[in-house]
Amino acid sequence: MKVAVVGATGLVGTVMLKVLEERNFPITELIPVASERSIGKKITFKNTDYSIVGLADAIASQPDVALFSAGGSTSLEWAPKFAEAGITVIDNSSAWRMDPDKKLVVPEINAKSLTVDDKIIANPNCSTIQLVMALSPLHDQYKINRVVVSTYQSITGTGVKAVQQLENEYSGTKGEMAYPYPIHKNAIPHCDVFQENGYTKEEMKLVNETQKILDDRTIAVTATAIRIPVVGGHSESVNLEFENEFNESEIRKLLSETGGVTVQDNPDTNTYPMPIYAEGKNDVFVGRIRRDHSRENALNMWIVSDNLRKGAATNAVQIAEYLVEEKLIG
Ligand code: A2P
Ligand code: 11C
Repeated sequence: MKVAVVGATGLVGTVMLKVLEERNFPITELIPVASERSIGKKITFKNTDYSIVGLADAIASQPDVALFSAGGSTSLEWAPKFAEAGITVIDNSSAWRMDPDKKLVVPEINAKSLTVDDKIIANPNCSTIQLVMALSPLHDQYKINRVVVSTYQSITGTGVKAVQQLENEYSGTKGEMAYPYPIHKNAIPHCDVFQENGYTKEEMKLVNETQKILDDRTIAVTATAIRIPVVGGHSESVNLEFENEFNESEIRKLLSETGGVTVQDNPDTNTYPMPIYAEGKNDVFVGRIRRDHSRENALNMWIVSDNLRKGAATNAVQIAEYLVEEKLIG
């Protein structure tokens, strides 16, 4: 496969390259793409140096697949141009996710819907991916009526600028701010931009993308998204209400049998998921599983995952792997 990585110098792009290498994706040629200011710079992949090229040159090289993570406006403008040239795009931005003609894919849940005609495939938002990975098996078994999710999100979700802001704050250096407030020693109830309805765009992604991926618009979802000074992954406190009765050990069993999910849940040994331990791993970690005694058929749990891995790069590479396995590209 000839593979283009658009945004190869960014936080997600860098992890995409790492994941492609780790999983030994069958690459015959890599085409790293970034903005004008990076053209000509070198990146190393599998001990070989590659020069970064621009978007038009990448199309001319005719890759089989292009993994995009260079922001929504780049995707809006360029993904259709790649698709017109016959190149399958797996897009990590929010640009195409809610387009009714585009599939929003978490491979463990809905890759089977993909066909050779899907030329722009949307990779969901990081906080949504880890949520639906745990929700999907429970929805199949007990039918979820309502989800209340509060997130504690890593600054790496914002990009390089945010990591720099936190480092500047640690060292007392003045510099460009990624957030409207300090993030060191703080919690900012504001991820992505505010919408007219008073929610942030990140909160509405959790609502809309969850319904689309689980293919059920009747699930009621409400979200509060918080940025915290953490780098390893996003954490989520999740409250679920089911249509049907459940028991907790059955839930633990179901989740531990779900591919890509690891249950870490034992109060006796202080075992529960945390972002510093999720960092660099591809799984979604679930713990603090317990009945919510304030409501009928209700449950609380805590979900943690590396937002740059399963939340972005790993999920995108898994989609590409599925396309290869099913001969939908190449
Ligand atoms: P560059 O390094 O040349 O700016 P992050 O989200 O971590 O900040 O990374 C964004 C990524 O998207 C970077 O690789 C960046 O490249 C790339 N990028 C930003 N704007 C464009 C653009 N207009 N065309 C191509 N790549 C872009
Ligand atoms: C965050 N979820 O942590 C975002 C990052 O829609 O792909 C990714 C934004 C997106 O802020």
